[in-house]
Amino acid sequence: MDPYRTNKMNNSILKVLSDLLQIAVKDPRVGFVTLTRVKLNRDHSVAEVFYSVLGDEEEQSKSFAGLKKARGFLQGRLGRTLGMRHAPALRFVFDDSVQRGLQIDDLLEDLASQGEFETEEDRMRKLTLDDITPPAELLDALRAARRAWVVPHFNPDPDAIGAALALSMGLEALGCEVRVVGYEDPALGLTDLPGYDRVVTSDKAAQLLADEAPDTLVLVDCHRIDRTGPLEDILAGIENRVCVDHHLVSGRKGPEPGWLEPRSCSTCTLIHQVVTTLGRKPGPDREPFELTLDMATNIYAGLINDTGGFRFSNTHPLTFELARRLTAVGVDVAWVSRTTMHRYRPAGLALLGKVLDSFTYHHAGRVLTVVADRAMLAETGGTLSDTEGFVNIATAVDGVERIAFIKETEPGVWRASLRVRGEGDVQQVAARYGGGGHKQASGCTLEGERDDILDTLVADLVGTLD
Ligand SMILES: [Mn+2]
Repeated sequence: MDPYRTNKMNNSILKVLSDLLQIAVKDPRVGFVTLTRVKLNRDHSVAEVFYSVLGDEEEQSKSFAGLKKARGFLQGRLGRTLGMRHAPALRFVFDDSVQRGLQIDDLLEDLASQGEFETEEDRMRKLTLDDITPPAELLDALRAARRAWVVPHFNPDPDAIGAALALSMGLEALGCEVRVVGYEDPALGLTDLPGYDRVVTSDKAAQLLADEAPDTLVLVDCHRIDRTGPLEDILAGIENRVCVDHHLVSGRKGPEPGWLEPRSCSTCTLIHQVVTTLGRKPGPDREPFELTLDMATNIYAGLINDTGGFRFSNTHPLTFELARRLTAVGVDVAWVSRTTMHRYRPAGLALLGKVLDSFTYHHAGRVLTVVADRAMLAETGGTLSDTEGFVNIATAVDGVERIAFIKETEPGVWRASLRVRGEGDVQQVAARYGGGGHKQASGCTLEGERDDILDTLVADLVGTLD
């Protein structure tokens, strides 16, 4: 039979039977029956009539009995209505798809109430500071520490140093001896943060490790010792290591145990949670303590720098919740931003002039490359730490969607900062070269000729465009 005709017949039969059930069949048992579809067999001698019933099993079997009883009547009326010589024999088949559909509706509703269909953005909007809770193992490790070293990543930014300083103050309040180990040539502003005088530089670390024999290493704003540059080999001598970090884990090597929370805009946010939790629950034989103004100031420095002054997409209600708590303690917000964000040395500004000259546009202006090489440093007297924040100028350029800012750390060795303006993911590019970070802001190190490296990175970044 012609499938088109069969299909038409199926629909006609469905319509006639549905009408008959409603108008002509008086049996109350079929009151809740809905006919869902009809399927004629090949020679149209038999029609399967699928029906569903709203109600429990008992009502279903009653309805089936009612339908069976009405079968002869329906068959006769069907033949006459459609002018058929031989009306097909009707066979009623229970169709549970409606029931299943209802079950699926329930299931979907259930999942929705559990937040299953929310976007990441929706979830971030609902998140509060109290939802960001440090793992018990980390807290226990910190409570157990007697001589701790707190170490930020190499080339530390205000989030890394702020986190290290605030945590070191918290651990001291617990009665722990703490050493913060940093690096030479810190970026402008970092040394003004309260408590920076406690930071020793990496060149003294080997001797200090031998003298002090710390029992615990806490990595902050980084999760592996291979992110600590000159300290890596020395820190490998401390067996008991934990980390607190908000970066995405990348590369083959696993992170140290501790707390990795990429939903957090800054490591300082996590440190706030750690320090306030330890202050409330210091553990046996330890005194509770409050968040001090110095701790709050350091945490605020990390918070504003990692969110670009609440301008980046990692700024969420919980960011402001933390800002509110910190400013309630008395943080001088104008001082922190003046000290750590909007600040140049004259030599640094001269270097900025050179760096601006290096701006080169690719791929119809969608990719921007920026260079700070050793010749520029020599000419201006600027240092690499002066370039901190330069990349934010590049991310402000209209039409640009990806940025690569390469800085020559040693002859032929380039530290690349990759950025997204708008939507996109550069973390995958950084990870390709053993680096990491976040989707919107990542870094990696490459070796070679400046122009080769720029060509490579431009091709990689173009590959991340839609
Ligand atoms: Mn950070």
